[in-house]
Amino acid sequence: MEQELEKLRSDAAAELDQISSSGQLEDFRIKYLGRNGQLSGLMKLLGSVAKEDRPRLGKLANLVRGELEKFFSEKSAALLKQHDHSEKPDLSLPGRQRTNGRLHPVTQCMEEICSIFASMGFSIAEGPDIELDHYNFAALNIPEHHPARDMHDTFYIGNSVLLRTHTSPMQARIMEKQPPPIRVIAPGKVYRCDSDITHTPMFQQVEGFLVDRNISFADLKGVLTVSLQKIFEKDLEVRFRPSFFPFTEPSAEVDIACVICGGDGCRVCKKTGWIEILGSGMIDPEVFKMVGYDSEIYSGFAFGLGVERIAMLKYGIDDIRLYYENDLRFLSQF
Ligand code: 2U9
Repeated sequence: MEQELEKLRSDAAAELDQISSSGQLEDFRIKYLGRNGQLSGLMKLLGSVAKEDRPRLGKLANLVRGELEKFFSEKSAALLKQHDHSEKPDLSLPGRQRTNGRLHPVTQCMEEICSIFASMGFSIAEGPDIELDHYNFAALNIPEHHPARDMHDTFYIGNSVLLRTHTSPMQARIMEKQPPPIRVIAPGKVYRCDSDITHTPMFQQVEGFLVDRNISFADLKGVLTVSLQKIFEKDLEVRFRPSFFPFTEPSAEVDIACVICGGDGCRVCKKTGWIEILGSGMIDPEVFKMVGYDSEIYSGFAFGLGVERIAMLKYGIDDIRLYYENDLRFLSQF
């Protein structure tokens, strides 16, 4: 027994020298000092040795235990110190990259569009996202049973309160307050109950209008042609197609020569060579009447464009939902 205790002590000391991690040290503790470890195993045998040898062997066993415990705690402290050392900064490592925040691509596009109209003398007016039924519809000559009022398109909040479906209510609010001449754009978020690869329930618009004496359809064509050429940064061909909006008469949809294929025909322009880009028209005399303008003296034009659609064409994006999934791999490209 005495020899076995000595052997255990020298084995443990040799093993301890090889230990280099806290996991190995824990294995060591279990093997030698654990409840079912080698030392406990030997101590259990004490009961079966000769009575006169028992005190001496018991004392020796306790001595060995004390020594192993000392080994264990010294090694544990040494490992901790080593670990602390490795936590010190390694000055030879390359620095961490700082990622810069940036504006959302739709916001960038919106800011560009606004500054183009601002450079043409338009001022910028932002209105509330939550609107009264009156300004969103009635003031814009959209009668009660017009399909645009359909619950499918409009998020109603209350009886006569809704999320604006376009930014045009702002124009009606402005006209109520000030006489012509007026040259204003209304940028902002609008809401429609619709969602697929070309629609999101929230999207952003810039709508604008200009009212003065002697404003004609030629002014509309000139301002919109130049604005679109500036937005797309090239001398685009532009065409005006007759259309209908309740708040403008006559109305026109505006197409640009496809920015993807240059007019030859591709998937984006559905082989037509043209892309519809905005809606416009001469402000309907009924709208003037509701805000107290004399349509015999004043005339004006208005237009509206969807910012995501323009951003999709400018940046070659084919699914509008990408803009609102908050995937940094997508957003950080802009
Ligand atoms: C007033 C009178 C008229 C604004 C206009 C459009 C035509 C139009 C759409 C284009 C794409 C909205 O984002 S979109 O879905 N807009 O087609 N908007 S005329 O007309 C007005 C505005 C205010 C007082």
